[in-house]
Amino acid sequence: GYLIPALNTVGEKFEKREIFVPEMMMAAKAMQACVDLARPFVKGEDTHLGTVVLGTVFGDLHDIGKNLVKLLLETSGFRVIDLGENVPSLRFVEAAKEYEAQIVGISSLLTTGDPFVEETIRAVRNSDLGDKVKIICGGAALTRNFIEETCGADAYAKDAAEGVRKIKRMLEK
Ligand code: B1M
Repeated sequence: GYLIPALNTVGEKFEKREIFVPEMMMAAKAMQACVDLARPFVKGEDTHLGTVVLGTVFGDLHDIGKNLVKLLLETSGFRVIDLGENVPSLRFVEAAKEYEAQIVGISSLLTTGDPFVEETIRAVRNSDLGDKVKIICGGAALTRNFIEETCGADAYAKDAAEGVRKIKRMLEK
């Protein structure tokens, strides 16, 4: 309710050239520190609902949204394999096979990341995982139309909570 709007203000000020990358980095560190403080208070579930391989797309270093998705998934009872940021497409494929994941989750914040999102989805589909693994994507640069219609992923999520809901629904089917 407070932290994400604050980061949006930071983004707007950056766009207007009122602040620059160092201030954006300070804001990101403050956000991560707040999330770390909140973590022990988020109630976890012991169930093992499935394994999600999660990462930020190649070329993109933004990880706050991905980390929120990870936190909510873990506290909802999922095992999360966090590949970090700037993840090449084949790394998603290798990790999904290695950890026998049911879900691949891709986060993307930069519009320049769109071709890499598309490439990652194609790499998963063209591998022997095919459509056995479900793919969900989120992040400010993406839209439902681009993800589900153009790229052929299974789901787009506008925020972390919707991501968890959609993953649960996909695994029920
Ligand atoms: Co950057 N940055 N940044 N940045 N940054 C944006 C994204 C930008 C919109 C700012 C702006 O100009 N208004 C802009 C992108 C413009 C565009 O592409 N159209 C931008 C830019 C330009 C850049 C650089 C190119 C700046 C430069 O160097 N000149 C550079 C790129 C570096 C790179 O990645 N290669 C850069 C760098 C950085 C920092 C490193 C300084 C820092 C990131 C630090 C970090 O992440 N550890 C940073 C920050 C902090 C931002 C803003 C201010 C905040 C991003 C953020 O964390 N938001 C951002 C402006 C903004 O977003 N308003 C901006 C909060 C976070 C919770 O939201 O990640 O969208 P988000 O996640 C949401 C949903 O999208 C969703 O759930 C979350 C909420 O619940 N979601 C998923 C996300 N992933 C999901 C995955 C799912 C499901 C849901 O399933 C798998």
